[in-house]
Amino acid sequence: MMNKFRISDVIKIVFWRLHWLKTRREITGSDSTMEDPRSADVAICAIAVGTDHLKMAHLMLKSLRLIGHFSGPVFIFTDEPDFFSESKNVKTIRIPSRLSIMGIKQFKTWITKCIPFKYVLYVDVDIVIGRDIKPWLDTAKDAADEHPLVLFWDHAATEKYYHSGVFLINRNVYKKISLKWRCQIWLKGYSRDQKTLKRSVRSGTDVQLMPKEDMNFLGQTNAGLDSVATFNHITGRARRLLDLEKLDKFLEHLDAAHLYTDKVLVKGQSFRFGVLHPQPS
Ligand SMILES: [Mn+2]
Repeated sequence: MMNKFRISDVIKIVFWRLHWLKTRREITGSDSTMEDPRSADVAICAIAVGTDHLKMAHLMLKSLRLIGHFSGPVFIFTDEPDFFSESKNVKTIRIPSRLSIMGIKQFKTWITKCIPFKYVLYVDVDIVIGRDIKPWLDTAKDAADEHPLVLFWDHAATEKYYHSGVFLINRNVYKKISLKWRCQIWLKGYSRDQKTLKRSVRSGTDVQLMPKEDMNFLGQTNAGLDSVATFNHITGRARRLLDLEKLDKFLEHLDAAHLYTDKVLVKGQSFRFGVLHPQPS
């Protein structure tokens, strides 16, 4: 798969958008949307394309429900909506298949067009929710009323980037930056969305950085394996580099032991939390 946004992506997305405007029926899932009683104006958004990411999306969802205690709607941009047909209160937004990586990531800039909620929390599927999400949401919502993007600094990156894997937006305020971000993705040929985001932020007031304690970056070192944050970023790199036994121990730290031992059933195959390979069941 290519990283950079391509001409064929443009054509696919223009058709996707025209079709969207015409039918308004690309959202599937349960008919009624159940709001979270504690955060009624919040929806969660994720993107899941490709088998690994589809499986990880299920694991992220499970942590969001069981540990994050968020029962509200989750909207998933995916080319395989069937993968979520049995997930409760999950809506899928069908996107074209075989896009470049940046073609897929640009859907972060379409959030307000597709998700009818005042606040949307975007979460990458390699994030595991480790605490009740409500206190963080409350603080972030206040910040999002003033700033187009509420997010974290990427403490794992060697260069200075905003971490574009978790952000909360207020739809009325986000518009200011989402179009700029999309233009950067479409026109500038960058291969990472952190770069495009960095170039979309024009002033310090465009973003509000959240305290780093709430985001645990696992990846280069085993640091972070002894504590659990609201958001825990477990990248493919982390799964390759970290001691898997330690990573398993870390997942055990999460205050819901059943989440760790339970299996997730996806299309007839079962997966254990944190492990992407099928387990003999
Ligand atoms: Mn990530």
